[in-house]
Amino acid sequence: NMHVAVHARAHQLDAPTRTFAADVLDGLSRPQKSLSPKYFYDDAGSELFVEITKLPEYYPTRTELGILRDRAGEIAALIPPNAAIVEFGAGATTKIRLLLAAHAVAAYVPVDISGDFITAQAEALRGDFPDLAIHPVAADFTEPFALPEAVRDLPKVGFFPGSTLGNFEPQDAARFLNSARDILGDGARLIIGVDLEKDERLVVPAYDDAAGVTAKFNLNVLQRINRELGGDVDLSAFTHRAIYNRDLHRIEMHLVSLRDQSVRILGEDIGFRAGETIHTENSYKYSLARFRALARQTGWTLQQSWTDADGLFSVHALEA
Ligand code: AVI
Repeated sequence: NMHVAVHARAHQLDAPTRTFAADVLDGLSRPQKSLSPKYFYDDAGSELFVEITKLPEYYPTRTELGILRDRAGEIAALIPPNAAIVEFGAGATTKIRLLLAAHAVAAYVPVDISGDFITAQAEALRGDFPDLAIHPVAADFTEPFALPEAVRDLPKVGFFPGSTLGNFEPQDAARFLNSARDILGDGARLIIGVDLEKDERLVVPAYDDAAGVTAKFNLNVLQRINRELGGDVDLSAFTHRAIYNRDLHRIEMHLVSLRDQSVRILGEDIGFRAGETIHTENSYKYSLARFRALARQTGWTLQQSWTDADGLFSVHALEA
């Protein structure tokens, strides 16, 4: 996009911000305006997400932690001796600590786009698990990346909790599972958390909480556009909406324009009609059968699945 290039130069944007700029202008020029959910996670957005995970309405984190805690012994029994655990999109270390406490492994490889964050988390982990070799990798885990030399000959166990898989479009979820198999190699295991389809009366509040934290999290992407791209978006002219799309098995988040308006981003005027939305996220919910079919199609064999007593969330052990 010529326009973006000219304005990006004029505003002296660095490479990641130029990509953000191009994605924003592309997403907002479509008939259904959209922004990628990966742009939620700047510092403010990452903090808001941590707040979300503690909300009474947001059942996934709490429920998955309960499964990992109750089943740590069974899960650990599937981890081969002397293994390296590779965590895709490593954030807080709460979940991995449950596995590490239940089973000694040789190495831990947290992979995340934000190098600073995982370096800090790795330091804290080092203090508590002095015998564990920690090899952080700063990479976009949705793209192929190389594992550190030091773990190349160890048996690999991938760890992908949080139902982050649900934020991928179905074809991208399949692409990720295929690529994780390539990265981890023959005989690898994958321990993955997957949110389950359930009554809309439970799902919608999880994405539209009474305290308005999720609304803030959603609106923060507009703040980010203003700050990083010099946009003039009036945040009070947009509102948060969560919609359960039963046919497509997903909860959608949108930002709804409250009036006819025009915003200016990097020299481009973008018009909104009152009620028009920016689609900012899908969070897919799987049935056990649909997730198992996806795993099978992408070359994985299901070893075991665990759910909580209410069937809200699932954790699966797969074998390559
Ligand atoms: C990170 N991801 C699994 C969250 C989810 O539930 O889809 C992101 C989120 N969006 C709104 N609330 C939480």
